[in-house]
This record gives sequence, C-alpha cells and structure tokens, in this order.
Amino acid sequence: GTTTRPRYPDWPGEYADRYRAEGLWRDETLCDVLSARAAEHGDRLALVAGETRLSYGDLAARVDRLAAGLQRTGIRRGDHVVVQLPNGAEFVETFFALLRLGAIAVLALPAHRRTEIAQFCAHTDAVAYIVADKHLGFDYRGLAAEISADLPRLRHVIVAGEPGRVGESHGFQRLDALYPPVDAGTAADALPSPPAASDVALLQLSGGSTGVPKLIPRRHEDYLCAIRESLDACPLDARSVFLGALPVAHNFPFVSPGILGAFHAGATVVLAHVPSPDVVFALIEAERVTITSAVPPLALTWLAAAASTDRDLSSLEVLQIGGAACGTELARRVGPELGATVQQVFGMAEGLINYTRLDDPQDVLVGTQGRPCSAADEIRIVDDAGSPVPQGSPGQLLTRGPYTVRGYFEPVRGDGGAADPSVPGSGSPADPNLTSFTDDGFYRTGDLAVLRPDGNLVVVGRAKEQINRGGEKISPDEVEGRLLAHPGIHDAAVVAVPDDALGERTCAFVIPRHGAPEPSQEDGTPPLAPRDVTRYLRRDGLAAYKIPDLVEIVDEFPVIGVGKISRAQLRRALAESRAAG
Ligand code: J2J
Repeated sequence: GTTTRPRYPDWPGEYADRYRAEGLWRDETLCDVLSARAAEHGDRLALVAGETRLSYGDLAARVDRLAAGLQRTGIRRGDHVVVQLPNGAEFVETFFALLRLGAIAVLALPAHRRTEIAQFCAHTDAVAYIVADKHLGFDYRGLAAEISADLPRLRHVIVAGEPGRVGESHGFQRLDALYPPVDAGTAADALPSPPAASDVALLQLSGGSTGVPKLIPRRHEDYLCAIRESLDACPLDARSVFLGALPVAHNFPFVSPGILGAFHAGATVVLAHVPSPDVVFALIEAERVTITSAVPPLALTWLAAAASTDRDLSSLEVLQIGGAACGTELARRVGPELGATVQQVFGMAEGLINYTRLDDPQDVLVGTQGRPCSAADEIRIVDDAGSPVPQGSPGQLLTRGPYTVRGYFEPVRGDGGAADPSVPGSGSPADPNLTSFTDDGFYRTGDLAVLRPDGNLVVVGRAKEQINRGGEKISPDEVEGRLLAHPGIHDAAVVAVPDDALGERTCAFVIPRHGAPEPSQEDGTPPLAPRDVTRYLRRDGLAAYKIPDLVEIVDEFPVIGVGKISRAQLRRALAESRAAG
C-alpha cells in the first residue's frame, strides 16, 4: 500500500492513557532504574561475571563512561546497533550504555551466524555491530569482516576483547578503548539528554515462524511494566542472587524477571559464560545463588549432574523452567533432586509472561504453565474461526495487554541481503503485522492452550509453523528457503520429530534435483548425502541450532489425497509418516 505505517507500532492512545492512569506505565526508564539503585545503595554488589565484580555505583559509572565513548564514535539517538555478546559484564554495560544514548540495541544471540546477523543489520540499517572476539570456539571477527563488506551503512564493528589481525585490517574498534579515562571529568555531563519512557529501548527477536526475522520493538515503559509485574509473581528481592545461565539477551533470562528484574530489585546478578553444570554449580556455591532459569533440556542436564556433585547447592531456592514444554515428570523432580521449588514460565518476546506462583498447589506447579503476571493481561482462547471455545477446551491463545506489543518493527523497504523473493520459501508472502495480530490488537501467540477454571494455562500444542527445539525456535520456512537455494535440491520440507531430551528436533526431507551433477570425483561421496546437506547449511551461515538434526533424502513427498496441499499439510503428513516408522 501507499500508506506509511509507523516503524515502531505503538498502542492506540486510549490504551496508553489507561495503562498510564493505572500506573502500569510510568514515567521511568531502564536508565533511571540503574541510576536509582546506584544512588540508593551504590556499594551493594550488582554484577559478578568472570573476574569482574561491580557494585551498583561502579556499574552505573562504567555505563556512563561507555556511553560517552560510544557517543564519541558517532553512535546517536535512534541508531540501531546489533549487539551479539555472550554472558559477561560487557553485555550489561553495552546494553545500558546504548540505552543511555537513546540508541536501540538489536539483541542477537551468540548462536546466530552470518545469515541471521546480516539480516538483522540489513533490516534495521544498523550503524554498528558489537561482538565478542571469540566465544565457544567461534571467531566473531571473521563473521563481522564478511558481513561488513556488504553493508555500507554499518560504520562500526566494535569488539569486546582483541580485534585481532582481521579486525585491525578492517578498522574494528576495541570496546575497552572506548571508555574514557576515569579522570576525564564526569562523563555524564557530556551525554545527551536521557531517553523518554515512551521511547523504543531495544528490538527483541521473535522466535519466528517465517523466512524473515521479526523484530519486536520494546519501549522503556512496557518493558518496565513486564519487569515490575514479573517481580510481583517471582521470588526476587534485594537479597536475591540471580544467576544468568541461558544467554541473557533472550527475553526469558532478561526480563522474566531475569537480570533486568534483579537490577530493578537491587539484587545481585551472576553471569555464567556457559551453562554447563560444572560452571553453574561452582557459581551457585561460591555466590550463594538463590534463583536461576533454564530451558527444559538444560534443567535435565543439571538434575542429572546434581546427583553426583560435591558442590553445595543449598542456597538455590527456585529453578524457573520455560521456553518449551516442561513435562510434569521434570517439574516434579526439581524439588527432591535439587532442593529448589520449580517455577514454570511460559512467555514470549512479544510480551505476555505466565508464571506458576510458588505457593500454588503441587498440581498447578507441575501440571500447568501458570497464569499471566499482570491483572491487565487479556487472554482469549479461540477456534480457527476466531470464536471463543467453551471453557476448558483447547484453542489458539490470543493476548493483549500493557506489555504485549501491537506489531513488529517495519523493516526498511528494499533492504539488501534480506529475503530473496526469487527463492521459494525464503520470503514471507504474508505481512506479519497483518497476520500475527487481530484487528482489535490481540497478538496471535500460535500456541494451543487450555485455560483452566483456576485461571492457569496449559500449553497443549501449536498452531504456528515453528519448531521448538528445547526452547530454541526454528522456522521451517527459513530452513527450507536456504535448502532450496542449493542447486542440487529440488524441494525440501523441514518438520519436527519428537525427542526425549529436546522435546523436538528437526528433520529435513530433501528431494534431489533431477539431473543433478554426478558424484563429486575428489572424495567419492555422492551429492546430497545427508552430511552434504548439513555442511552446506553450516557454510551458508545458518545458526547451528537451525541445522536439521536428521536429513532424509527422498525421491518424492507423499501425495495426500488429490489436488494441491499446503506446506503446513505436507509437513504434518511427513511428520506423521516418520512417526509411523
Ligand atoms: C511451552 N511452550 C513455551 C512453556 C515458551 C519467558 C519464558 C519463555 C520465553 C520464550 C520468553 C513455554 N511451555 N513454558 O520470552 O519471557 C513457547 C511458546 C511461545 C514461544 C515464545 C519469556 N515458554 N514457550 O520462550 O519468544 O510457543 O520466548 O509462544 O523465544 O515459546 O518463544 P520466545
């Protein structure tokens, strides 16, 4: 159409007015929270990460210095900055420093690779990309060098650690070097006026069910609403020690209540650079951690390791589990095996967060995904036609509320490097801002849920085309799109298959192209062995968690009935045929 839509969809005025009148939205920013805690109790321990231990006063001062340094390099209010940092003090300081400037962080995850990062940069016209030098054996400087060549608007690559030889030749900057000397005067004096509560603070990433990433604009006022309402539902106060073990840029360990909730409460945040039991258990013991969060497969790993650990885990009061279905069995084991209370968390980066409450009866704690954290959250369970289902029947979960967004970020038109419409499956024909939200502003979660009479939700399935691999969300459309770009592939369908550890993993059914090149002579392997397919995707720059766990080379897809079938029907038939053996 010709009507220009806002880049950052907002709540209609009547809702904004109401949320403000009810005190759900306040004239407060995430920057204010940090300054307030620093002013109230500057000496209290805010952050432990590796060798770094920062009080609230230290953290606030370092954030101001970094903000001044980032400003000096030319980062300005409203600029988009793709941040891809593993758990560490650098992530926290960078995030708050960008906020202070009014620049908008696009929160990539450490697992993302060239395909995802190039899309985030292109969609947002990012001016800067902030990365670690290396993490878990992956060198982000190489990735930065590859993508920056194609992205003229990306003016800065800033490296936490060593820019290295690649970095030096590309003019990468050192994050460390951006901090002005402490005696350079009060850095805060030189900073621009702080952001407003209604400004967009960051872009979160949607799990995604389409070929292109959907970016979620979160404002200070709505993100803080989610944080405050989450703190009401969770056992996190000033004496708590929250351990961030999952990558903390993800909405779950970020604001549910996560590290931002912990800072809001004036608690201590401890960051684990990896979530392995040895690292996590050592931190729990050393820092007397009281609460942490995990996706189900990680919780299973911790439970298995807890059986034989020498570490003292007695400080741990609560283990939050969410991001994917937490089976009743897993939920039940947390108490006896870890000595902690389980809290189920069913949330989404678009907004709504549900929690079981610690004083809920056992059947609620282990058998439900809890209820919304805010009384202002609106829930609807509807059938495919959009009509409410009878109480207690499963249906699609729709939601609206003071911290559930009304739309996705509208990418710049004609962006390079994004979806290629010539590649089937790589682009989303449907506009997510039309399909993911109802006319009256409800977000279609794509989850199938039952609303119990006691108000708790049970997630029973999924209506969206998305695979949930142990909490990591995969869009079949996206992976199929990448596969179809392979010259030797005629067609591909990516489906979920059940998995004991991960809940689901992915299987790609691949039909080779007729007349595809003959077996490669060098190594004697035929083209399109499953291994070639996964290697191709990895080289193509797709995040590892999106690489199919299983690849089946087939001559054709089963034909169901007569006539044309939808992609969704095809995927369902393939998943069923596989389950049937
Ligand atoms: C079943 N499915 C779940 C659960 C999320 C807190 C916690 C999680 C997320 C998250 C989050 C589930 N049981 N307990 O942002 O703040 C699936 C649903 C949901 C989708 C959202 C938070 N918890 N899910 O996982 O944006 O399908 O957010 O719609 O990554 O994960 O994924 P995401």
